[in-house]
Order: sequence, then C-alpha cells, then structure tokens
Amino acid sequence: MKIVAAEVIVTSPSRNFVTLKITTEDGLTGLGDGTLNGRELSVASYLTDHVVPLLIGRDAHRIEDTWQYLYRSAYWRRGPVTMAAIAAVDVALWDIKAKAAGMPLYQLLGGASRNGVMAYGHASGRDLPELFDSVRKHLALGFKSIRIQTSVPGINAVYGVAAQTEGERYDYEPAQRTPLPVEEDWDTRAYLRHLPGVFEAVRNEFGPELPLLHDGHHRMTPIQAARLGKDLEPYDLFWLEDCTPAENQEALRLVRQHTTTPLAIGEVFNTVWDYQTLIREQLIDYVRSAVTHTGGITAMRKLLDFAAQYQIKSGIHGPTDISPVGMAAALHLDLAIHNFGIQEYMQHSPLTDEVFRQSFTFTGGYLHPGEQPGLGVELDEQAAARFPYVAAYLPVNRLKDGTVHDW
Ligand code: EZ4
Ligand code: CO
Repeated sequence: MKIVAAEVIVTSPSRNFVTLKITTEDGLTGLGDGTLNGRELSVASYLTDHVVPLLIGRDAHRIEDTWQYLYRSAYWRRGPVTMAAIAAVDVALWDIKAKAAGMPLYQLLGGASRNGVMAYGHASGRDLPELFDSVRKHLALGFKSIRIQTSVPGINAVYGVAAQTEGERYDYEPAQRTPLPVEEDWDTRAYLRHLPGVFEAVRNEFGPELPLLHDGHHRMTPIQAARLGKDLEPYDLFWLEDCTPAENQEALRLVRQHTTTPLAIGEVFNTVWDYQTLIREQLIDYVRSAVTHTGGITAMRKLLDFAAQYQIKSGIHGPTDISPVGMAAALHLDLAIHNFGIQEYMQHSPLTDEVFRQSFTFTGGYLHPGEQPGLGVELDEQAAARFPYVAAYLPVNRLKDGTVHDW
C-alpha cells in the first residue's frame, strides 16, 4: 500500500496545531500530530522540507521500518523537533493501518485492558474560594481526579492559574499571541511556604478520597523538591509532577530518598533514553511523555513496556497543545496497555473541536477513544484554512532580581 501524498497542515483554531496527512494509493488517509507549542513552524519545515520527500512511494504498512528509517537516517539523534516529526508520521501510519483493518487503533495494540481511561482535569484559583469553585466545576463535569494549582502571595503570575474564571478558561496555558514572550515572576521560598496550606484546605473541604495532583513545572532544586514532597505527604497526592528540571536524572535519587509522595516526570522528554536512570532505578512513578513529542505510538509503546517492568505507570501528557489527533493516539494507547495510570485532559476549545472532529467520549470521568476505524479523528480542511498560523510564545520566568528561571 504505497504512500502517494503527504501534506503538512498548520492551523490555529484558538491555538496553533501542526497536522500531517498521509494518503495511500488506494485513497486511505491517516492523520498525525506534530504540534510543538511555541516552535510549531520548525516541525512543519522538518516535515515538509526533509521528511515528506522520503515518504512518497514507501509502503504505508511498514511502520517500524519507517520509524527506524527516519530516526537513523537523520544521523542526528533525538530532540523535540525531530521526535515530533517522527511521531506525526508514525501516528498517521497507525491511523491508516487501523482503517485498513477496519478496527479502532486500540484493537491493533492488543485490545482494551479496561472499560475507560481515568482523566484528570485542571482546577486553579487565585485564592481558596476561587480554587474551590474551580474544583466544584470539575466535579460537576464528572472528573474523578483533579490537579490543583494556585497563586502564591507576592508572586504576580504563576503557571497553571487561570487569570479569569469564565470564558477562555485556559488562558494561563496556551502560548500567548504576543510579539515577545510574556514575563512571569517567581520565588521558590514563598511557594514552598504557601502550597502545603492550600492542600490542607482542599482536603478539609473535599475529603480524603478525591485523587489530587500538582505540577511543580521544573522550578525546584532537588533539596527543595524533597522538602515539598515531605510537606505534602499528609495530603496523599496522586502525584507531584516535574518537581525538578529532570535532565539531571540522578538528582531524583535525592528527592526519592526523602519522600513517599509519588513522582511524575517527562512531558518535555522525547525518547526512552531521557528516562533510562529514572526508570531503571525506580526514581519515578509515572511517565509523562506525550505521544506527539516522543516518537509516536511505536516509541511510546516501547517506553511504557520498559516502565512496566519496574511497576511504573503511564500519565500521558494531555494539555491543549496536544491536538485532538495526538489526544486520540494517547487514548488508544491508554486503553490497550496494562500499566495505565491516568490521562491528563484539559478539553479543547469549541473552535478546535470544529476543525478536528473527534469520536472520543468523556463520561463519568472516563475517556474512551470510540469505535471508529483508525484514530477516530477527522480534519475539516476547509475549516482549518479559516485559521492561519499566529505567532505565539510560551512565557519566560524571572526571579525577583531578574534572573531567568525555569518556567
Ligand atoms: O505547560 O504543555 O502538565 N501540563 C503542563 C502543560 C505545559 C504545556 C507547555 O506547552 O505542564 O500545561
Ligand atoms: Co506539566
């Protein structure tokens, strides 16, 4: 089944998305997500200029061979741009194979291991009443697990906290459509003092059962992360995410020695090599990679199978900068693997849903990819053309003295 066309579609319904559409000689099409938030055009160019010419004439069925060909023929290893481009090809080919088989993709991955995929939503507030309202809204939507992010006294803008409670709920998260990055401020000592009290208040209000999560967004040193993990132990977190910038994998040994709070890491990683020490030494509990940024279904399956040998589970990244195509790929994998942990689900805007028509469902806190052959996502190209690319940047973070800090 020869590939006859491959086309990169960049569209911006609320935010930028990069989609690869592959067409075969018998007219089947597959979609893959290559969105890299704030650096979208680099992936689009990598695909159009360097990958698409290699795809034409190849057998669409040879997924593993194509993955290895793209990874090894580049010579240069890893990196988010390369791995997002490979992911886009890989997911599009899985979409085609599953459509050719007449089955939803999860069936080709071994079939369902569970009835649905538990999702967590993002609650946030500038103060406790606003945070409680946000938690209640998520409970009303059916969420069974909730991430908690709050403002910190003395800090103007903090990652994960919506600046408004209605309308564009996720105004904190998309890259901002400004000519230069927005600048935020940070003070780790203030954060470490404030956060345990917030979790105590949330537990007092909502009881002991609700699984609660928190994202540290790479801002702490290992010893600060160790302290926070310890301080949060009484509130029984489902996980503490990205407590340190984990390029230094060995640093997690120190955190681990000090706390039993479960740790989740990896949304900015893009290969199994970024996890080698973390997994082999059981320094984390959840793998946070996105299918879109870690080489697609083929590479993610291997990464999660490796993690499974160490009782480490999945926590696939699902912010709104993963397109509905990347989200669907995650859901098929979530449903099929044995070591599923939880799935992040932020919900796309109505404009995004107009461009990407999806068959996945969210019922009673559980996601399901649906039963359509393939991924179950269609791209309305006419609608996509109405939303051309808009330049946007993720924020920059600075300490009080002006030093650049991890955002
Ligand atoms: O900041 O995907 O856990 N979720 C996250 C995300 C990331 C964005 C960056 O593009 O940390 O909200
Ligand atoms: Co995160």
